[in-house]
Amino acid sequence: MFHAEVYRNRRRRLISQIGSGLILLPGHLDAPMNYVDNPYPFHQDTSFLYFVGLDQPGMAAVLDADSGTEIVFGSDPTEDSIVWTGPLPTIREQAEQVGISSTMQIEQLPQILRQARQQGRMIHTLPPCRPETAIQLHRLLDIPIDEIPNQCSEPLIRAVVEQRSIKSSDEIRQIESAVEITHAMQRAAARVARPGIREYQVVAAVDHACRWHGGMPGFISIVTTHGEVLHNRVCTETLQPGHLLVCDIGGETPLHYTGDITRTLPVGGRFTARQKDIYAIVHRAQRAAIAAMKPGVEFRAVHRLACVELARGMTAMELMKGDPDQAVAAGAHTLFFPCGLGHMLGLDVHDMEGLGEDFVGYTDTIRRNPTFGWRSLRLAKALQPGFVVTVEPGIYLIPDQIDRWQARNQCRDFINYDALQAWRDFGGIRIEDVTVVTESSCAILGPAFPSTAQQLEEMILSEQSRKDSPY
Ligand SMILES: [Mn+2]
Repeated sequence: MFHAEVYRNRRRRLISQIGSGLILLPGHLDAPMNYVDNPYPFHQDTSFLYFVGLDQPGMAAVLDADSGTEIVFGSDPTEDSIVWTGPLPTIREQAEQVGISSTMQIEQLPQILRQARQQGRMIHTLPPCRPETAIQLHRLLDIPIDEIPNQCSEPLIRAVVEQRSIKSSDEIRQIESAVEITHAMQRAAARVARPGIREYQVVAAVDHACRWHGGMPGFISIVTTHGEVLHNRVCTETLQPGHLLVCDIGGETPLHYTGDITRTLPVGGRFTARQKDIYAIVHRAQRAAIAAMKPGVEFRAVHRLACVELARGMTAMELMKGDPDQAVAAGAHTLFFPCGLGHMLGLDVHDMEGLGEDFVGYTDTIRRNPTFGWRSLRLAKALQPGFVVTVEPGIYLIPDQIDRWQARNQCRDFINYDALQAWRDFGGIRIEDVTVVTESSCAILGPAFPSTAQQLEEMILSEQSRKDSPY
């Protein structure tokens, strides 16, 4: 964890922004996979982690915004539990590490909250992402489960999002280290992705590299020869020469900051001419987007700029036609790029999305555009120094979409449907990096890493000719 002072400052700022009432931050419980003693790997609630820093199941914190009192609730190890877990610190010892001096057993939490409610005090909570937490809030606050989303505190959501959106230098170092783990995962993919190998074997190499470097996957790895399926999690295909393999993967550090990087590898080590052409368009769009990012620039404008770059390239390939600006205004690009350009990243791969995507990416005046493609844009508002954002344009040839659009004659002034027929089986290409907005511009986080088609070919060649131990 970070130094106690880091967590103390975060809580102090939160308390002063909320002003009055109690702030209730429940941590996650262990989530059973099939029975209680066989839980999923524990992952703490990330807002609890951000403000309280403790990474054990079954805890909660109450911050009193009127008096400034902070209490951590948890369970001390018992004679019986130590048999299974070995010696663990007491709740008091844990709380001291994050600068909190008051502790209580978790069983006392209902009583504390009941008292507060009897006194008519406001209890601020965040929207729970897990049903176990929703049930807990229902019991603690006597709110019907279905009502919980409406009863959450908007001032608290806004204050948490505001604070978590700006990454400190400590956090940026963490994300850089997550990016380095993720680079190792990408190199492992490049090393094993040969004809005859199954997609799940690439996943195995990627996961191995992640854990070898002390990380854990930050999300389910997307390793697929069907890159046109944006979040394809089926990975049973056998790699064939000429396949494109999309690897959208990320490792998280022991403090749970995650990476999220995509590379699209040519199986067999060489891109075909048409793959190279499309690759170059996506790469150009990504670099143009990153070059345009700086404080004050709205990310929806960066998204639009990337879309125009993609449309320009597709027009040069004669798969689209007409003026690229007008094509984007008409939404024609969404046939090939039906999603958003990127999202915030931090303790969550889509950072803070559990608190509500619109609170994170939009404002009272910058509203979500509900049209296809645009509605998947997770971040639209103006960039600020300290924002950490992924930039991930792609070109996806989705046969189902092509057929539906063509049947409707959709955007026929901008799409060359006849030429597209020869591209139905192309698949997809995505390139994704993690960037940080600085005082005056934007930079890709982490050490330099292959990103052009030629650099990827060189990386595959060098990884696959290595004779030393894998990592
Ligand atoms: Mn991403």
